[in-house]
Amino acid sequence: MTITLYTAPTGNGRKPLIFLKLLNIPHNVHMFSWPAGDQLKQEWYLKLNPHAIIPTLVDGDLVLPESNAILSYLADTYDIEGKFSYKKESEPEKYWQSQKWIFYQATQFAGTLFRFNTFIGLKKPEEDDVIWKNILENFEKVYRVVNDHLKDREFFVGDKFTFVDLAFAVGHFRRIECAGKFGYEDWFKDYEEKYPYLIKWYDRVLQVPGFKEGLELK
Ligand SMILES: N[C@@H](CCC(=O)N[C@@H](CS)C(=O)NCC(=O)O)C(=O)O
Repeated sequence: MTITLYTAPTGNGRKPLIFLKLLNIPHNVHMFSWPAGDQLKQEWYLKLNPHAIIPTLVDGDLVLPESNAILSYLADTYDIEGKFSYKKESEPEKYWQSQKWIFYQATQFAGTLFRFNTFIGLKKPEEDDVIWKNILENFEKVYRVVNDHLKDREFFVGDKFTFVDLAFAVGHFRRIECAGKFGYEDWFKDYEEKYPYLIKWYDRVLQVPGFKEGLELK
């Protein structure tokens, strides 16, 4: 069966792209240029992803949008030895902790990043303090939760790097990339002091063979 990933060099787009590489699974990549404009609204793509967003994985008859669903699917199906994941049958607690964090990554972490990117494209921050205050407070909340969690741990779940670490680390990288692109690094300048455990964990993730190179894929 042929696996094809429809994606782009964004946070959500890079997550499955990097995981396919780390798992060493043969696959094709359909890379949309970014920003995608109307490319995602073409009829053939809407059949795969009616919401007109990337990424989407096609594996034989299975059509799977949603980056974190794709990570879970790839882990369950192709990470047979559990190199980057835990198996429900043998380690149910770690499996469900992974599920909890992967949902949290999509809803709270990536969700806040999505609002940041959307509003920054629409309005200058000064023009709507309420929205900006809320976005920045949400970033603080998410970073605090993650930092506290990582205080006594090397990785999110158990003692190894998993697809959960991958998802958060890609999100963190994207946050830095977008703040830089729009010229708002200043808003986050005290994050290194405020969230030291998260910063140390991120350095650890960058050492995982293939991860750093994966961030450069275009
Ligand atoms: N929850 C979805 C979100 C996907 C998403 O927001 N994709 C963005 C790029 S990161 C997109 O395709 N946006 C369409 C556009 O901006 O035209 C996932 O995790 O896959």
